[in-house]
Amino acid sequence: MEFPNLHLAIENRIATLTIDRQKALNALNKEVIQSLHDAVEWLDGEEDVRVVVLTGAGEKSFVAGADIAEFASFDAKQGEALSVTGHQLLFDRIAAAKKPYIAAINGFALGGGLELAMACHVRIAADSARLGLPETSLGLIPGYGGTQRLVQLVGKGRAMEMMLSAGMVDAATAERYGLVNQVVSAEELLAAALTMAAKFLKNSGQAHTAVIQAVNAATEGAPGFAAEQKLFGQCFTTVDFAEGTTAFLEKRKPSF
Ligand code: DAK
Repeated sequence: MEFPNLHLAIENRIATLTIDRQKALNALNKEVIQSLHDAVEWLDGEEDVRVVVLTGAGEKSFVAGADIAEFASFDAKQGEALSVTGHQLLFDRIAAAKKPYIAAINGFALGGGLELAMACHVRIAADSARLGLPETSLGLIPGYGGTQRLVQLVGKGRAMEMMLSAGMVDAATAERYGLVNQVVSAEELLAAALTMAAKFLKNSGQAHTAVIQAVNAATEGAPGFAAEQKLFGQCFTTVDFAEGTTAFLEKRKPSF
């Protein structure tokens, strides 16, 4: 099977799905989101696949966020609508997949990129990886579940600090926080993800699906997700959003 902007390799019942849009550090535009959705749908129905490893092409970036050039001109309605669609198409879809998804974070995982990794069921990072939710530096809040899933993974205080500062944490800090399960060298990253996948393969796929559903019953769909989508949409009407996104595109620091 082929999907635009993605590479798919399947071996020993493990699928490796690689996002490849390197000119924009694998940033998620509408086409990539749609492609990933199609791939996840297809993989869920593929009996020969039991575990999926999701990674980014190149050495620099897993995914450097949503495509800022694309969303810079959105108004509140488009922002909220796209947040809802993005959730359904990709982020909630991966979280609710029948098979475990392992994010192999090979570099920057920022904004929507970290949200994508957090929608996966486990995460392994290269020691060179840098992770963060920099949305407030653009006058936004995370709009793809980040305000909820980051709190669940690292706790409220650390999540607040990461979002309010818009800063990045290195891989060692991410491991200490519980944001990633394991850190390995960049060269070992895919092998480590495949080793973890092979451990999963020894166990029942039907039970894996049930574990995912049971865990999600407690962690997904809480009222916070809906609140995030609404508040995210409202950010698109603000002066700060215009300044934040314009500053990024003009390659200068924003003035808030
Ligand atoms: N979008 C578009 N292009 C991006 C990008 C992004 N997120 N990140 C990087 N690029 C592009 C750069 O513009 C540059 O393009 P050219 O100038 O070469 O054409 C190229 O990738 C290489 O990037 P840099 O030259 O900046 O590389 P550096 O090594 O200097 O810096 C960096 C790497 C990752 C620190 C830097 O690129 C960076 O700060 N990137 C932006 C990180 C970020 O703020 N990401 C967005 C977070 S906000 C939505 C739902 C959710 C969201 C949005 C909308 N809707 C429902 C509408 C979520 C928003 C986010 O993800």
